[in-house]
Amino acid sequence: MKYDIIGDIHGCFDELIQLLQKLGYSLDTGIPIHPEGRKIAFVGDAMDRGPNSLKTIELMFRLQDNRELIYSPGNHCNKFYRFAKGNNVQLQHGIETTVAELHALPKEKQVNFLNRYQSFYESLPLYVSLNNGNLIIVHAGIRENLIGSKNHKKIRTFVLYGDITGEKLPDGRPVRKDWAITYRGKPFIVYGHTPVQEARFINNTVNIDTGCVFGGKLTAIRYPEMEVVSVPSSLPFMPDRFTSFP
Ligand SMILES: [Mn+2]
Repeated sequence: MKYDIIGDIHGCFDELIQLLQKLGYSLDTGIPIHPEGRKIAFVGDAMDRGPNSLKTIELMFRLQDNRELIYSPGNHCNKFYRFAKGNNVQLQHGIETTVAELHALPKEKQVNFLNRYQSFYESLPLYVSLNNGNLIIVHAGIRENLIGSKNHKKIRTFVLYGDITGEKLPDGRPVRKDWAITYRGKPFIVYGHTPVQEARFINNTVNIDTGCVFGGKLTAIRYPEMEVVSVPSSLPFMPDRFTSFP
């Protein structure tokens, strides 16, 4: 099977549609269909910060209803799940935009959306393994020894938040280690989570979060061709939100 794997969308629905069209998908039926039978897949964080989180999540719902969803959950997906369950989460770091969109709906629609979201999230795997384990799609990455591991808790933290040390940067964001630089595994790993200005290939991994919501671009990687396809963001460029690796 051939895949087009899409990076962190964060509510940039218009850019998502442009990217799907550039990749050759037709959207006439409400779900993306490719004439050559290619499948779309996502590294997660469909929502938060950007202008159209609900529309983006609703596309994921439709894909799931059609048994076409390939989606690895991110930290923003997890936080919104906790919100949907009624947990007391802090409405900051992006979720406040999604909640504002939600609260603009009639009450009954809000309840339906939150219920649907819970079943959506609960059916997601922690990461997606395709092509006999040769391709892994995972939000923040995964260490080789965690692939297939039974340590659910360790996997969960790593795939949602990355290789965090527990330390914080002066602005409050967690310190993330560059796990990909020491990756020596056989599976090709497609991930996102840490915005970079260009898709970053290193050691059989690629980071395709090119920071669309921070004014970068929305990026897909075509697998197995390894071709990178992007569309520019319509939002203002915020250079300090991007990580540059040595
Ligand atoms: Mn993330």
